[in-house]
Amino acid sequence: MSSNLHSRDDWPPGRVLVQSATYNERENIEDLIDAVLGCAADVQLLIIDDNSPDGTGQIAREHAGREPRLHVLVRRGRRGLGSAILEGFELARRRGFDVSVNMDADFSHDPADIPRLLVALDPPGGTPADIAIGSRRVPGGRTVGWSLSRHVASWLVCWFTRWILGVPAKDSSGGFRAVRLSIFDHINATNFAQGYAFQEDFLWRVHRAGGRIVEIPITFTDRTRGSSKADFAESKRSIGELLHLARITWLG
Ligand SMILES: Nc1nc2c(ncn2[C@@H]2O[C@H](COP(=O)(O)OP(=O)(O)OP(=O)(O)O)[C@@H](O)[C@H]2O)c(=O)[nH]1
Ligand SMILES: [Mg+2]
Repeated sequence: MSSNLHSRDDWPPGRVLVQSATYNERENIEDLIDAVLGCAADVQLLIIDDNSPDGTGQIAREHAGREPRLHVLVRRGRRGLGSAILEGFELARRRGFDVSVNMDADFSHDPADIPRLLVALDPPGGTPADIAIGSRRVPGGRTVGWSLSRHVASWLVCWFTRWILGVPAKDSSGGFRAVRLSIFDHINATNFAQGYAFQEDFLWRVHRAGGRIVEIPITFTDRTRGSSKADFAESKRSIGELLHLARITWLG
């Protein structure tokens, strides 16, 4: 195994594991831990850090030593957002959680919205969903602080995923989602997109497996601390991965 888990072995029993992939999020990590663990007494948090040079993983590990609801997975080298999220889902399943909430670590996603996402996944008296998306593109949702070029790029990806890949979601590129882990029993979980396109790829597989996707509005706020990891190389990789999915969608 190339990953090392740094947390106690005796995880408390739980149903919901929030997970956040991190790479150089030193300025955000401590507040994130406090905010997520503070949003509900029964959620646990898994940080999946790719051995960040700025010491994010080390800070998280120190907290994990004191906080039984916090778990830290440190991986060797930067291996991509998608592969980190997938590893988080796999660990959540192995540990017997029912639901995993995925979110970014830079406070673009507000931890206070986690309880609303969980309700959307299991609405009292309503139809359960397999994925509840925190969405910027349904009424009431919005994005704060983005440049025009970010809006255009995001719109293009969401348009492509909806109309070319056929995924019935308006915000397919965001990373704030509650996921019912049993959906992994129904999808092919091999050869996922390793980078940012994991988000669209995952929805695409869930939809093709007959999974139910719902969206609830969130306010997405551009990061104010730390720097973006979404660079040109990552965008290029994502475009390639999305075109690959389009080829399978249309040509089999
Ligand atoms: N473990 C891991 N986490 C990553 C990797 N790349 C990005 N992340 C994390 O994934 C989340 C999203 O990355 P961001 O840099 O915020 O990307 P973004 O939201 O598209 O870009 P901004 O809008 O500029 O913030 C953050 O929590 C990052 O720390 C990676 O290779 N490995
Ligand atoms: Mg971000």
